[in-house]
Amino acid sequence: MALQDLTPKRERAVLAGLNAASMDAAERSTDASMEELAALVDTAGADTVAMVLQTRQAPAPRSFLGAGKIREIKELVAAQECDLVVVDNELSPSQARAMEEELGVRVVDRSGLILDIFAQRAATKEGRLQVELAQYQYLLPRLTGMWTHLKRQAGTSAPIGTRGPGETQLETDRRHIRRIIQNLEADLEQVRRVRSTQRRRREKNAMPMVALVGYTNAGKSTVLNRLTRSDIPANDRLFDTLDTTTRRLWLADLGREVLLSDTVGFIRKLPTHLIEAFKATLEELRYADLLLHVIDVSAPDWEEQADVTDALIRELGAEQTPVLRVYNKCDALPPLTELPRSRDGVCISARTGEGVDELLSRITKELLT
Ligand SMILES: Nc1nc2c(ncn2[C@@H]2O[C@H](COP(=O)(O)OP(=O)(O)OP(=O)(O)O)[C@@H](O)[C@H]2O)c(=O)[nH]1
Ligand SMILES: [Mg+2]
Repeated sequence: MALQDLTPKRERAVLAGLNAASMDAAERSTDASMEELAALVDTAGADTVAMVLQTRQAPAPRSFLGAGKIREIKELVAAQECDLVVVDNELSPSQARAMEEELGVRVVDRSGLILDIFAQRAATKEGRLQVELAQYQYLLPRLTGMWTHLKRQAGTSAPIGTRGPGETQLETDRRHIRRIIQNLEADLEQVRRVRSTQRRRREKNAMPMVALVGYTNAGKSTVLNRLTRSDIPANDRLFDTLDTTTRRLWLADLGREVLLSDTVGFIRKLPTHLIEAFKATLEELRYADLLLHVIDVSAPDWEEQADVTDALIRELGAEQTPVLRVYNKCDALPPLTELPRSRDGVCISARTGEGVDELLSRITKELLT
């Protein structure tokens, strides 16, 4: 008898993106954001079998992508036996529904995918609360859609069972979800209170706080491990860290210990609900004495990644906190590549330890001013 294959079958996905001139630059899909989407799909546990990037003047009114592209994707889905289509942009509930109807498979947008990964990876109570809150907020406007979806499938008039009582059911569902959201918000408020108590205690002890921030996979956890000789997980996948870890760091030149904390990584087009939900954790950034903005200079699009991080720092209200740029992974640069202007930062390799002494003295200098 053959041994049963115990590894769960990975889902197969076609990736689609739209680059429309009418969209905000940050909303447009590019080769870089599609590559990143493939990495996200991999992290979520699916295989990418094809990628389709469409350029148009504006999104198609109903199905977001143009009719020709939809047909092309449908053929790919059939030929490659795919389970789902992942769209690199944010879809409105009705666009997602229209695409599902036309393609005949599940359609997940970038926000939905990121929420899914966060739900898989959140480990602490706080992390789980935050992700759950974001998921319900994402779901709420999409509930309506599920019902009209069913109605349309059955013809022009509402099918038996979805009239009258159906709407009542929908209202009940909505109310139910609103209540869940309220409870989650109350629980998070509680977490926030505990945090501010901790912060006051720390302020009394006057222990300086240094926080690592940066794009996902930039090397934040590796930098923390290198500086504090810790052993927290650091892996080559997106959103490896979701929960804040804080370690003590002894700065000899400063003659004292400081707190160094690692946080969730940033990514372009981070779902708004997720930013909202994580504000409790990320609030720490506002109270930090110094931010270490870790940048992976071996990534071809590192400047764009750094811009995304800078924008999120502003959005989180932490633009007043001093920032030191840490240009990481210098060891992975091809020889003769010009290093980033290091006036505003330090070039290091968290992997080999190169530049770490200079980083420590720059941190000390920043904390003294
Ligand atoms: N070549 C090289 N690789 C590095 C360096 N620093 C980190 N890495 C690798 O980059 C990958 C990501 O590192 P992490 O420390 O997990 O990155 P992170 O910023 O914490 O990522 P998230 O928690 O997912 O946001 C890992 O495979 C590390 O081994 C470096 O200086 N050089
Ligand atoms: Mg990490």
